Amino acid sequence: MSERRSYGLWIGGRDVPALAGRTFEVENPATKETLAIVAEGLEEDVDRAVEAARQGAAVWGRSSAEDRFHALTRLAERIRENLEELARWETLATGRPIREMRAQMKRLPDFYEYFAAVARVAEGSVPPFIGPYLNYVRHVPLGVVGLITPWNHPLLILTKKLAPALAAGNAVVIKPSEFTPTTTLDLARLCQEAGIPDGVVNVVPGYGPTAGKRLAGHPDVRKVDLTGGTETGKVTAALASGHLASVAMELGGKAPVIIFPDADLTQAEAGAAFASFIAAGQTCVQGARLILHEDIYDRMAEALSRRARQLRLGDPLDESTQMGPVSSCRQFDRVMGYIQAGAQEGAVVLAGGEPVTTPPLDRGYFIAPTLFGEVRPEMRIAAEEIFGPVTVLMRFRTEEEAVSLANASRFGLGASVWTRDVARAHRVARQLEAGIVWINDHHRIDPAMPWGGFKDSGIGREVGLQAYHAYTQTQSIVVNLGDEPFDWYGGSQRYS
Ligand code: TXE
Repeated sequence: MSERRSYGLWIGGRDVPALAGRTFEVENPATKETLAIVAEGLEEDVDRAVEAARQGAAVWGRSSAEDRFHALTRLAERIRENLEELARWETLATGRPIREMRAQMKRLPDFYEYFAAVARVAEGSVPPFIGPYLNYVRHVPLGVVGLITPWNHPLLILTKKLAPALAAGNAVVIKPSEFTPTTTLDLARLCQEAGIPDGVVNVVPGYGPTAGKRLAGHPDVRKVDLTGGTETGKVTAALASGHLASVAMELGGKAPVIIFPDADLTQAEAGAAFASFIAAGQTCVQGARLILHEDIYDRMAEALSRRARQLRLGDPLDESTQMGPVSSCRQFDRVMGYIQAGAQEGAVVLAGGEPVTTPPLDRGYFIAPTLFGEVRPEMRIAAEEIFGPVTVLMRFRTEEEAVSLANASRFGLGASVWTRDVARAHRVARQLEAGIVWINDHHRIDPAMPWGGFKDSGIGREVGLQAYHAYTQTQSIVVNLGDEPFDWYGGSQRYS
């Protein structure tokens, strides 16, 4: 490995060492080589960052909507100019193919531009008020907010939180995943170059139980917005509510992909493969449960197995690579554990089911894309989030059965329905317990689309106008328009 970078914390617009002087290594999951040495923030570093953010919030929170519009628009531009470099480093740290990361990086400016526009056009309201009063309602920033992000889509997930938070006038302290902190630190620098004042965007890389926990529990943090595992979400939300901070939690998923026999089966097959294996299955809306009508089960199982076997695994920086390794040793062990559990529970391995041992891929955490057939809902591989290139196939007979299989999960984030029957598509979509349902597609996202889950998949929504408003609090200002004197203790009757 020729390049190895080193990073400090990013506090108050400066790259600074951690107070205790500790560092940690970021590994390339395709080769297990060290990519970067990064300062490890501890509790006292979070405290420093929150203090810097308090000062940043005082400036940014008072800035005009027009200034925020221009700064976020410039940030979108800076990202476009640095797209290739950001994509390359996301690929190096996550192991995801460069083709995927380029496509994902290209979407980031859309989010900053959308929320720049929202900041520019957002209006307050004037609700009716009984009596000679004018009540106008302003949406004011929360102040300092904590963003805790994972390793699977480091910049996209950060952007879904950062763009509305900044547009609404908040200052942020970001605790990126310990596996993938580098591009978040790069983005913080781009924020500075875009003219966002120092102190508005702060980054404290470090671990969950130290830096993450302190950020969630810090009394000056007014909102905690986290994407991660369901257990982490529960612990973090409890910490935040200890000081009445609001929360947004985007957590685990086990998305069903329901395919009816009247679907365009060529498209459904391509869509199911895309849903299952993009990001090596490490996405919260991965098509993890393919629910197939019995008439097409065998045909689909065969076609998807063929596709899984044909996926090109390789060096993630190679343009022709279609799937990289899973993101870390921990993830590798977890996914392999589930694969073993599936086989023990009696599911049939249709494709994959083992690590890739052909050199040079044996150097990294590569797992062959895996499909399990004859899966029952109570099996662990059907019920729990695996978060890897593993998908299970189940069969149904009736529409009711398809819906009930899809809903038989503690999660409720994404789902897709594949059919040409318009009425059925909507009828099924409305019955699904999921925050996002695609019809004849999967994985699509837009900055205007509220994104988040039902049940154990979380609380609150990212992006969309809803997310912007959730980064504000209302202030009612009530003006007395009357000229009638009022003295309650002098005998005035009017009270309301
Ligand atoms: O996530 P964690 P992990 C799911 C997926 C995956 C599992 C575990 O099933 O296999 O979670 O992944 C920070 N207080 N998802 O362990 O730990 C942590 O440092 C405060 C789904 O990598 O939840 C990181 O910054 N923060 C998911 C962030 O939380 C804490 C994406 C997420 O890490 C903390 C990732 C604590 N006590 C994993 N503990 C999705 N919804 O897309 C950890 N963190």
